[in-house]
Amino acid sequence: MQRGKFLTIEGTEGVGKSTNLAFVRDWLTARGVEVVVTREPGGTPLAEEVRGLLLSKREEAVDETAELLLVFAARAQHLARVIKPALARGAWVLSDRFTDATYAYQGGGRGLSKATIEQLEQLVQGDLRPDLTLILDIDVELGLNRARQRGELDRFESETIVFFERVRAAYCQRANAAPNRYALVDAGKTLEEVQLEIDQVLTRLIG
Ligand code: Z5A
Repeated sequence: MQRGKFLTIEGTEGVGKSTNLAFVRDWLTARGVEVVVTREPGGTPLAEEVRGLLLSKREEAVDETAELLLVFAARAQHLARVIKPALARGAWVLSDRFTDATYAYQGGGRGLSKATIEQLEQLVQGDLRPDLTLILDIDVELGLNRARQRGELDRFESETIVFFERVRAAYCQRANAAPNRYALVDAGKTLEEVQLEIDQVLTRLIG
């Protein structure tokens, strides 16, 4: 049985991940690919509980390393229960965020070292990496305006513009360092234009 492909979608707030995740799922399904759609943090009951811990606002300041370890704890469970079994039976996995978000938010945003994140990535994932990561890129203020129309903000959404500028820069840096693994998509365009670009990326992937 051939291993399925592992695709992830990333970006800063309000970039349109959810909207375009559905587009990618439908695009693949229409071509006969079995797709398992999932998300991080989360994807299993235990990992979704960890997501709740990470996103909820609290009086107590959250230590950056505690946050990092929670993210990877949820990921270990997600990999063991959902991602690896799906890939092994030949399904494709489409995840709304994965470890690039850790490099962007905990690395770029919080300032934790790349070396520390790499160690945990190796411990939790071994050699498993996404085959393709779509990074939707948008001007931070434009994205925040879109996201903040949705109502109450979680712990991450309440961060400053400077924080999100660092997150965005980290994503772009990763995309530019490995252009074969990443597709950097300008998400400031109209939805139609964004999806035309995603269509081209997926066509190249499927061949
Ligand atoms: N996090 C972390 O710190 N470390 C990690 O390792 C991981 C995660 C894995 C939760 O993620 C938090 O977890 C996240 C980082 C942290 N920080 N935050 N917040 P999340 O992915 O669940 O949360 P989110 O970033 O808010 O994602 P979202 O809900 O999917 O939002 P979105 O990407 O902005 O998607 P959207 O709902 O599709 O789009 C927003 C609005 O824009 C919506 O009204 C759309 O109709 C509209 N839209 C979309 N595209 C367009 C275009 N092209 N034009 C105009 N309007 C558009």
